[in-house]
Amino acid sequence: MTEVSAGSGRAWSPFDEWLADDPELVALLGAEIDRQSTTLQLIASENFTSPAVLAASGSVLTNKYSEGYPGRRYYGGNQVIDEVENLARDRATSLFGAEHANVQPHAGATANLAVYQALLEPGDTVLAMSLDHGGHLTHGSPASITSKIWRFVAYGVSPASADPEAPGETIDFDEVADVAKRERPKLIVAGATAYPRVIDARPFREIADAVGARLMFDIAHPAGLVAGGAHPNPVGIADVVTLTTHKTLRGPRGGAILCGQDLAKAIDSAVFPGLQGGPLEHVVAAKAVAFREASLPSFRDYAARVVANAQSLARALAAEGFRLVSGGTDNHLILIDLRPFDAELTGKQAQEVLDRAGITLNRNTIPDDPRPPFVTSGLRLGSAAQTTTGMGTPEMARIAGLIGRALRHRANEAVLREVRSDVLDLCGGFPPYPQLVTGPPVSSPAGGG
Ligand code: DSN
Repeated sequence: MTEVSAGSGRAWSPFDEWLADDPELVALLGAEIDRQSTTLQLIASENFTSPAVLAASGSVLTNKYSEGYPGRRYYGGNQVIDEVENLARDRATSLFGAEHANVQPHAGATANLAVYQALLEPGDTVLAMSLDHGGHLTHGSPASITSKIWRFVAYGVSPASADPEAPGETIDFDEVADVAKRERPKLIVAGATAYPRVIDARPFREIADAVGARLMFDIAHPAGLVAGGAHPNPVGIADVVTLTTHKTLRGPRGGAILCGQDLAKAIDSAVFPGLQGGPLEHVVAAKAVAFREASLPSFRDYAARVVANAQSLARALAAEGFRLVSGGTDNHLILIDLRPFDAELTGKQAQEVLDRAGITLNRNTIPDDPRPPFVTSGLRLGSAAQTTTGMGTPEMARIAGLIGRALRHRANEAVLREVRSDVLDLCGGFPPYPQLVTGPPVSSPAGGG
């Protein structure tokens, strides 16, 4: 257990002193910034926002109720809020080249639900990627409300192949077309939550047109890569694009929807009043900050470095003996099949061992995983967060070595302590919030962060 006291000298934000009479919470916030600063953040859906995003998220805009949309609110006093939301909408449309943006969804899941609600009747058929091949829960998982309201049919990836030139495990567009022709979906969903390759919207568009379906592209994961020009932009090809603002886009936790003017009213009505009440305008303001940051030249450089780092990490992991699903990556994300490395090692065990060594990532199903989702045979890693801290390809090689060492010697506490100590040393050179962390690291090695 990490020990952090209110008097440790750590600040959680420029407003730290405003929390001074709540030492319990101050200690917890200090502990979390300490965890984020002293362990490696390799969860593919996480990032470190800028202090400007933190400031907007913690602003007085949290006080305001503003059901409705700019110029059409149900409560008074929304003159400033209207300008904030318009700023966020304008920045989103400009960033992605879209005609319309809805910036109110509280999350990516809500954004997806809103699109289904806008475009479908209950019982309609939707074709999306299966969860165990990389799709998201809201792409029709049996565990999600989406599959209870609409009828989901699935496509997946091609089988793995031993040919290094054609390793397989990429989206099987023949299957997408076959299932679409057979099932006649009203909506096709492109996009994934655990897929390490670029997804081209054009073949999806052709298949959707051939069967008279709408196309939704969920860019929750690569939104920042799209904004930064490192991933093709599906806006204008897909009818609707959904995204999250907190993954590669590096903004606050939340979602957004992009579409043409033809669907603007239906999408807006589906978000509010269809699914949500009052929007979180402090988060909308933070989204506006993030959209601006993502439009700067430095963000293009960031997006390119995210991909270069993921590829460097992938190569180094392969050299450690890990099998990479699809043979590598061309985005921010890597999926490891642990079985060739160690047939006995599950994703769950690997995640827990690495957590103890200060390396944070998540277990993940791999295509056709024989183990259940809570156990899995895979790990998912991402490069977005540590790239934000300034880590580059030499650090990626070091990280792969630490992961291999920890997992190879997972029963040896002394080795795990050494790995934890190396992680601490590595993180010490790349603090995510140097302007906030004012005290010395307080984690103890092997403390698990
Ligand atoms: N939980 C997110 C992820 O980790 O990809 C998706 O919603």
